[in-house]
Amino acid sequence: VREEADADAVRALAKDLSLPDVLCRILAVRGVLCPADARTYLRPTLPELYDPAGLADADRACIRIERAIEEGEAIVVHGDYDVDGVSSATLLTNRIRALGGRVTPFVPHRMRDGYDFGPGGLAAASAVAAGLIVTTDCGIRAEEAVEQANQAGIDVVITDHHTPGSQLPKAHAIVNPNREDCGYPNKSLSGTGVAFKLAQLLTRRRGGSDDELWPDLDLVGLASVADLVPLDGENRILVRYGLRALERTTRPGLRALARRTGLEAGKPIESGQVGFQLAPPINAAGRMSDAMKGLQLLSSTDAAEADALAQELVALNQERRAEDRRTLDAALESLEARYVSERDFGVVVAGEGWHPGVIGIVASRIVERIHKPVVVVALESGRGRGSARSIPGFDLFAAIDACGHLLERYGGHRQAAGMDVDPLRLPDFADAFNEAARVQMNGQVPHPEMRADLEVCLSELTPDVHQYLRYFGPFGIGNARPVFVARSVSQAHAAKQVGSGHLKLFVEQEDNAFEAVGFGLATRVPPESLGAGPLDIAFQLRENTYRGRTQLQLRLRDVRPAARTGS
Ligand SMILES: [Mn+2]
Repeated sequence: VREEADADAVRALAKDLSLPDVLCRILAVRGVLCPADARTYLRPTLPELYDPAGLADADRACIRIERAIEEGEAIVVHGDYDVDGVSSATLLTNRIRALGGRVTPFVPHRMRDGYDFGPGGLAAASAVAAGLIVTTDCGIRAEEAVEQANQAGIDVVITDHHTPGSQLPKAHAIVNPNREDCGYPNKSLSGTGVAFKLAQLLTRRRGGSDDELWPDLDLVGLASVADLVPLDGENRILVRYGLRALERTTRPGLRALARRTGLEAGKPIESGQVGFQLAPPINAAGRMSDAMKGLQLLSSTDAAEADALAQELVALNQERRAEDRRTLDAALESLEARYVSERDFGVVVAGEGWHPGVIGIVASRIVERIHKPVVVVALESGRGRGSARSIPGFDLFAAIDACGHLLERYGGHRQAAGMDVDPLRLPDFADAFNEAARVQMNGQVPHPEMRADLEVCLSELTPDVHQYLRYFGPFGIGNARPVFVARSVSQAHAAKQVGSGHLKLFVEQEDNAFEAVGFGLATRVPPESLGAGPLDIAFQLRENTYRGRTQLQLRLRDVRPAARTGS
């Protein structure tokens, strides 16, 4: 549990904002200490977004695009095969077309072309005799492809958000907040965020108003949530308004997808629904088939076509899920025989016939279970393709880099990485990776941590607390939904297991009773292990509608028999 909130700050906030005390305490423990900051946090506005002209090379990029528009030169907008990649490509394609440009959008095929601007993109540019390629969400490390484009007389403008290498490609312009010489304050824009900023500057330079651009925030919101950028600072504003733009979107593809993934029309969309419902079918196109289908969905102007595409992507996502479950089962089975928690600090698991499109997801699922960094390798005709996921506090890329001599190709960052590995070197790689992880962890087996914002008494959790919590969102990485802890609550009925491994409790404190549900929690905490005595619980506050009645519900994160003293 975070440190106790500063009492003076809480009093000042409560007096000025007339918000329930619990919420003022959350603000204070999250570092929002004065009423003015609290008002900006609770009601951020679009004019607070940073000036796009602050991005290095943004003017130069605009000037080149404007020249292409004026001269009728063919332009290829080159995205990537995930949600951020297709959203950014759609956004910039539409914007440049609206300004009169001749644009062909392109996203690489995951299996055929692989990640990044490369031969596939160059071929697409030659096919339409393009004089200009504008990348979105990729390109910052595509030195070779840029060189080849230059030789072919094609200029390249890169827009990207990934970390640059030691040398920048020799592109005509490079717009990336993570360029060392870029003074733009928000370094964690999504790729679509960067594309939006460039579109904004282009539109302003052509005499247009920002108002034309706000509807495009639907794509920025979608992509920022899907790409897991931190939802604080400017990103939080973009996503707050992005979710509203999504609710009102006129894009037939997004409307069809929302309908087909069970989002209720006219209801506020939450970031969680974007991450778990809207984004996966678009990603499934790239994983299981061709990401161009995702791009077509987002760009479609025809309701019937859009609905057919949405249906296809939802089906691909079901296929992806089945593949993902099958691979997870196989990987867990292979691990079960040999995994030793005290010995294995970094785990490599490989199998024939695993779909390379799902190994990243499977690696995440295994990390959830064993809380160790995990590499999953799909073997196919003498090749190994791996995807790795990390745990908090562990630098995955550093560990992979330490095994670099055993790998053919690799890249990534602290949380995720990918690699090509020769199947014959797999045993050596597995040993080296485990050793690198052990050294980085100083031989200490890591334990998962859960952080709570606040300790509360259940009587403090009134319905208006939940109402006002909406203003703390959108929630996600960098702005977590508040987690509360309540100690020594009594059980009104015995705990029980419901559905597939969910834990259900009825808890009481000072005459306030709540239903509490822990999804999947019963596998870790069997109901009989809790006894009948008082409990300590960690939970989030949610609303649950059942048979037309809406009630507050506690979503359990963890529970244990009450500790007698302190924590
Ligand atoms: Mn991205």
